[in-house]
Amino acid sequence: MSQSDTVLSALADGVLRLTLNRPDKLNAFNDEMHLALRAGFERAHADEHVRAVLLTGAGRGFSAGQDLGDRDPRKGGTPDLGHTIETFYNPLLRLIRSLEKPVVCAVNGVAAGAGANIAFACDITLAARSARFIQAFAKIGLVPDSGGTWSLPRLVGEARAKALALTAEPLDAETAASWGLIWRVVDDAALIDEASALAARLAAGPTRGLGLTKRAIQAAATNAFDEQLDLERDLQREAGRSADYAEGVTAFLEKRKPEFSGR
Ligand code: T3D
Repeated sequence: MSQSDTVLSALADGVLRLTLNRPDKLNAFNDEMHLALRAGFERAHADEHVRAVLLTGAGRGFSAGQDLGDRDPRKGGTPDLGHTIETFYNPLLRLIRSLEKPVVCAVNGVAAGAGANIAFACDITLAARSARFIQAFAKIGLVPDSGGTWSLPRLVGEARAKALALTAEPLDAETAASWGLIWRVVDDAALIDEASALAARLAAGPTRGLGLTKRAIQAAATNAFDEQLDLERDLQREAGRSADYAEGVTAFLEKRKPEFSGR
């Protein structure tokens, strides 16, 4: 399988769809897939035609996290997992969080280990009703990564975060939604259409304003209230200078639908 085959990439109507594509391994991450996914998110950063990203998986799973076939202890040696986190997972998570364009995730099946935490790092995550989320790390003696120890307690509180991480019990999609880990559960057959429609709607939106909104909400995790008010002032100043703000207000006054350019 060539590098590009491990992640299918397609741009249409401003939406860059990235599909993890190692279905026989439940889209577990090998180095090749890491590089291909990173290239996809780097494109999303650099290409002004990309105004939203839709991340999903091929086959019956979203992602089973790290490909454990590449970590077989029976082959000898002790891997430096800090190195692989630094080289592959952390740059990916930083690319997702720092992208000032909406990232929609459609979890089409099981999301385990890093696969689950990548889904939680996206901006709006939908899941198929049959999907489940597993902090599989505890089963193999590892620590949740891909931002899991940061996002889980923030999203569900310390008690649930610890129970999920320490027991590795699967969490069904309905419960994940009711706990606030994801946005919405969708019938399996409707997932990709609903996620695509959402991504298309976001891609037709005021990209600059949406990107600044993402920045502000993420900054709230570490800002004090006064710092956040100052940030809102600064970002509103920037948004107010955008062509999309002018178009939004003009369209309102002219009683028509706005046509946002993303600038
Ligand atoms: O290493 C580092 O760089 C550090 C970073 C670590 C990040 C991590 O993500 S660590 C966590 C790694 N992931 C796991 O521990 C999950 C392992 N997988 C499972 O526990 C189960 O497969 C699932 C619960 C996800 C799904 O179970 P089920 O019963 O639906 O499917 P299955 O039969 O177990 O899997 C189907 C196939 O996918 C199977 O292959 P086969 O037998 O049909 O040829 C299975 O081996 C393969 N597969 C599933 N997960 C992985 C995998 N192959 C390689 N790596 C996997 N993670």
